[in-house]
Amino acid sequence: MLKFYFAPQTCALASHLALEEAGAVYEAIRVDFAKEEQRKPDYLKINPKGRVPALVTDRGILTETPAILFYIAQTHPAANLAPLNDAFELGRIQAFNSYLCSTVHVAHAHKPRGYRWADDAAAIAEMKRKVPENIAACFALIEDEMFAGPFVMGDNFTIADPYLFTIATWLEGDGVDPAQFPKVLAHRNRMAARPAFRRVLAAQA
Ligand SMILES: N[C@@H](CCC(=O)N[C@@H](CS)C(=O)NCC(=O)O)C(=O)O
Repeated sequence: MLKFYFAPQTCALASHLALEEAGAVYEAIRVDFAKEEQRKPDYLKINPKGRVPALVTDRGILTETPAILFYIAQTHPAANLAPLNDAFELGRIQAFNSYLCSTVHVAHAHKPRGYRWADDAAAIAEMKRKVPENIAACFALIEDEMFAGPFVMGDNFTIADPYLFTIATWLEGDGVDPAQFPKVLAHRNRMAARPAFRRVLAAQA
């Protein structure tokens, strides 16, 4: 059985939602950030990066949200979470998810995790100050250029949807009013009403 390591209110939510949408058989294991469990030897054996998510499969352990999402889609083809036979469409999904992972998530991390990039308190404060501006710029691009509607990629739910939902739940905490992005906000509300999303959100609460 798959084992899925997560912490609430983190990017791990995206993979958790995809597992549930896929109808996967998995055990969800909570990593307690308040106790810094992600940095303890037991967890570092699972993910030496000291981060969530991590997915333990029968062939080894996967980390990195875009990789885990794609693995879930490929191993649960009946759930139709990605157009597995269309290289170009798959490339578009990977491009979107890579943007969330490498740009939007990293821009967000400058608020809670500024110490990764600087030691100087003033530099850390300055990074925090820039977060609303940077995140708003990312979401303007998503709203105006990337989001097809009604789902991220168009007519079908894909692994891009739980990932956008997850990152969009951080907007208020990042100091950005989601009302500026009506398509993203309507998507967030629609996604939150899906039965699989409701189950995961209740399980993570
Ligand atoms: N690129 C990774 C990022 C993973 C990541 O940064 N996870 C955060 C939570 S959103 C984490 O575990 N942080 C723990 C820490 O920094 O101590 C992914 O997309 O999966």
